[in-house]
Amino acid sequence: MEQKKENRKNKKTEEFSHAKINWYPGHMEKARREMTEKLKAVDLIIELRDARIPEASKNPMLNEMAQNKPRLIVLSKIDYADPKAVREWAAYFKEKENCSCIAVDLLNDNKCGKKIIAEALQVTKPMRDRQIAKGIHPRAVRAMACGIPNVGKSTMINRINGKNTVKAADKPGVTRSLTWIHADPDLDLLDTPGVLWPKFEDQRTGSLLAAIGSINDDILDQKMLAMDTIHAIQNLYPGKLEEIYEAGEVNPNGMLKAIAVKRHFRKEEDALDLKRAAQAFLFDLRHGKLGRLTLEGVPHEKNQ
Ligand SMILES: Nc1nc2c(ncn2[C@@H]2O[C@H](COP(=O)(O)OP(=O)(O)OP(=O)(O)O)[C@@H](O)[C@H]2O)c(=O)[nH]1
Ligand SMILES: [Mg+2]
Repeated sequence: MEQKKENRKNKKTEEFSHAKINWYPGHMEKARREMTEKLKAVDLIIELRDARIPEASKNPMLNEMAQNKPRLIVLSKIDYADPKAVREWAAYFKEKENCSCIAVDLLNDNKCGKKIIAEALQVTKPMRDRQIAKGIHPRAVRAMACGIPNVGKSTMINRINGKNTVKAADKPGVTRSLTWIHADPDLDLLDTPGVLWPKFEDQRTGSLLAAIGSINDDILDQKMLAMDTIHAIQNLYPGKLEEIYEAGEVNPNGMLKAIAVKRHFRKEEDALDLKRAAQAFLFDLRHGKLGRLTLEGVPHEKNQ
């Protein structure tokens, strides 16, 4: 009986460890439909991506939805990202996706609103020039702010508007409806809910999105996620975590143990609390406490 129970428990853990992370609740599908409808009234798409995962935070459904609308990529949270990698990604998107791209710190840079407005006007200049040629005074550009959950869409709108008009908070899924904001005399902005897509192309994409906090933590095995992410950081930034957490040369599980020892996370009977260590590690990563990191590099062959 006990053995059977144990087997079932192991099977569950095993199934979970190979399960794909996916988060596509009904409100996202609803938002996707509403965004597609609203696109007719939109001159420009401002797509926010997280500067720590510039490729994994790209919504593959957007190309299909956006058709030929002008597009501006805003790489957010550069205060948490590796400056060299951000420069490389911005150049890559300009070249490969033929898109304007601007990298910003929406939280601390109070000039970034003006920079985004200037870029939005630049991207839509042909449209505005056509209006002027017809003798029409160009109206405010209508832009849809879209992107994955928790990337900073609402924060960007508040920055441009100069006040806290829409709700922004440090968890995914805060915005639930589409709202137009007359954010600047030259720019109307549509705030939209963060949207993911029904199936991630690979497990890595899901892990990266979860690592930066764009997926509801309630559906995640945080210990597994932390170990995946530790592994990725150990490859990209050798020695960095070892130094921060005062660990020797250890594997991801050993790193969690080192964190638990350093922070005195213990359960009953003095065993190390690795779940709490995983949560602490993810918190540190998500709040820039591990320094400025970008978790994926520009594809090498395309970077020549
Ligand atoms: N450090 C830093 N934090 C940022 C930046 N941009 C946004 N944030 C923070 O990220 C969190 C999420 O911001 P939101 O504006 O609510 O993100 P959102 O994309 O609207 O999220 P949803 O509505 O849930 O899809 C908030 O705690 C913001 O303060 C940035 O450039 N740097
Ligand atoms: Mg929002």
